[in-house]
Amino acid sequence: MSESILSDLPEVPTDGDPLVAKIANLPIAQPRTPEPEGHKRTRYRTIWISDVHLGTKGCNADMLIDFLDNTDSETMYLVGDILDGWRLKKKFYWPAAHNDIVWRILKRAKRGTRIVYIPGNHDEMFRQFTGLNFGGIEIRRVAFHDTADGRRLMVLHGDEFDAVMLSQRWLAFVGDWTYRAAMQLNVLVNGVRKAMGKPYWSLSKAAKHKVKNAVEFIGKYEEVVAKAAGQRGVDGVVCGHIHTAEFRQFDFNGKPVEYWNDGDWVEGCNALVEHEDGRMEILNWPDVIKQRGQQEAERGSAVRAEADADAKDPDPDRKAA
Ligand SMILES: [Mn+2]
Repeated sequence: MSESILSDLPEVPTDGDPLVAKIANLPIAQPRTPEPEGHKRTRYRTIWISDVHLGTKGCNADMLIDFLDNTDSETMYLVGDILDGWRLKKKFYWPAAHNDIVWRILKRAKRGTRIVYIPGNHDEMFRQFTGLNFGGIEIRRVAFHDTADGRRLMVLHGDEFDAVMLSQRWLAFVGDWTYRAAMQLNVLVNGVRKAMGKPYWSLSKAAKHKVKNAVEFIGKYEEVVAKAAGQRGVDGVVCGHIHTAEFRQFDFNGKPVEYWNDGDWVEGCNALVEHEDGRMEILNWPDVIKQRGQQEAERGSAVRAEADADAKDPDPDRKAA
């Protein structure tokens, strides 16, 4: 007996779109990498992730699995481009790790996390299901999130602004194939680094800040999105799409408007989180892993030092006991 992604939604006609049918019938198998049990997860009020691009080689699935296994939240927003339908249509690529991610997300919903999925432009074939729920996952075109401290945030993928960005579209296009080439290089470089026991290194984090055009494009995009949020009368906006995690504060008619971008899991490996008190934070998961490694090493050496000290000068109290 195998469950499929849309098994809770049998009435949805998928025959009109062969890709939707194919994805709908993907068997969700038991994960290759099982979820660790009984360990402590960092709990947040809200988590936002986007631009995972499942179905492509660029997706950093192992990093995302580690993130999912170490965090939990009341609500989780999947802010688009979770699956890459464009690429899946050309070449069907679905490794076990990608199944593991879908399995973990469905499992989260079953455990009681409210999951809101806002399809992006790469998974736009799911936009036809807007308003429906499947497997406990709500599909929305746009969502409004109220933070613990009473701010209202508009949540959307962000490709809605591509038309407004038309004058800079050639930049986005140039960005597209150079980006893919850069990401392939990134996979290669990090494969070598991993083999050498070196930590993950972000190519575009290094490159993006040097490319003036890309910086101008991103800056303009952030401005356009924040302005749209201001016009909607909300306190801020959360989006993805441009694969650049960022927080900026804008002014709209004398009122502050927050711009949050939750980044991507192709290269940057970022998530946006809301703490219990409403404070928000962009997590850089490679950095979190690095810190965890350092803490473990420190704890290890502290335990060793204690053991050494005990061996040299046994604790009299402990001796008595
Ligand atoms: Mn997108």
